[in-house]
Amino acid sequence: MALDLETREQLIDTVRRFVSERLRPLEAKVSEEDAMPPELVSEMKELGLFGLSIPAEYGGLDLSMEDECLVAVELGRTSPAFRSTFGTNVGIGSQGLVMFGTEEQKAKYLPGIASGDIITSFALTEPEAGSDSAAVQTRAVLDGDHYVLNGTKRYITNANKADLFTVMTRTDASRPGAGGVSAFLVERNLPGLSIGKPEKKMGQQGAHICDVIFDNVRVPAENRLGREGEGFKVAMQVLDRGRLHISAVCVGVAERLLTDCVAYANERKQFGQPIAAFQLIQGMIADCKTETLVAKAMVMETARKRDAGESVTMEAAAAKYFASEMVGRVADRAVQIFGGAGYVADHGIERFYRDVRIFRIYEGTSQIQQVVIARETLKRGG
Ligand code: COS
Repeated sequence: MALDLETREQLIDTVRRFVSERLRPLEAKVSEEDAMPPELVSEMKELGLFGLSIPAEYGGLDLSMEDECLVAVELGRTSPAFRSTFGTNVGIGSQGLVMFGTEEQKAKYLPGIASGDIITSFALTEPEAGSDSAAVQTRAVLDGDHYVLNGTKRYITNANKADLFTVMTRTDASRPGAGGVSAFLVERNLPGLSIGKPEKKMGQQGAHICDVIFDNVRVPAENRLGREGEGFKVAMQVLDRGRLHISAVCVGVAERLLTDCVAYANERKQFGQPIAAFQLIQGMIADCKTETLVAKAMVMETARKRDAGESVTMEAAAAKYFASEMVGRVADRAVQIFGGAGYVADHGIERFYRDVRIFRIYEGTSQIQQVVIARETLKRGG
């Protein structure tokens, strides 16, 4: 549902203040401790951040994609690890259920997802199924009124905190590709489900990814999401939407880095004047600004198209491709503008440089986005 302009401004203003007053002061601490302070998670719940995208009838804020992207840009103005806390509930962990769930499934889980009492996670990737996500090997075999799940999922965001997983499995062993894949809602507390240790990552400390292991996990048949064989479509539609959200976060991070660069370039003096006076610095600032504007325009245009009911598979892939590569370039220039100060930890620039690297990889690598863009463009004839 699209917000009226006044409510939208109030929401953006509230999120902006939360980011600058509560999250930014904790960036270094969260990164060093690799943990999210529980009181901060409670505040995120109170603000309704876990339910941004959940329909109002289930207690969420029911934002349109355009409004969600505007909020995601604001959230991008701080360490991306904070957004990850509720990011799966807003996106990949909940949207399969929102788009494909039955009334019973939605009534059971969505209110808790909206409030943040249920943390969700999206389990697609496997050791042998990364970019080739139609190759999932985790098996789900029907046994009476349950499916029995066996297999391992890898690099699963928020797995160690999740109460509910959307799991892509192979229900039809005779169909090796996308057609044999089915999705399930799997509760964390089922016997046989275990979680691996959080991986040591390059960036985004405070957000965690782990293996999820299924050892004869019996999942009630009523927890299948969509029809048998429809799981790949569930995953792709969830990712179409997720890619757009991530693009908006990339724009926010780029805006944040640009603000930091401008402040530093005005303050730092060399050769008797602020480095902002030098045209080679100005060139880098101009490139950051231009590319950020382009990415923002792509994101907002695609969000409006999606809100209008159009398919945005290609546009979301293009936004993700451009925005994630763009923020990588902006972070690189930020290190350059800060010089030595950008390379040491004090200013947090090197942390952002590490944090943004994953944007080019998760929810589909840049190369997968290129594949999607090219296929769709060739299909459309231009
Ligand atoms: N929306 C709806 N349906 C889609 C779709 C989309 N965006 N993309 C594909 N499908 C459907 C196709 O229409 C096709 O259905 P039919 O068999 O009924 O025609 C089916 O899904 C298979 O599609 P396709 O042949 O394109 O599958 P491929 O195996 O070639 O894979 C890519 C397509 C590579 C694009 C896909 O595997 C992908 O996005 N990989 C990256 C996964 C990813 O992002 N992983 C990150 C982990 S999650 S953080």
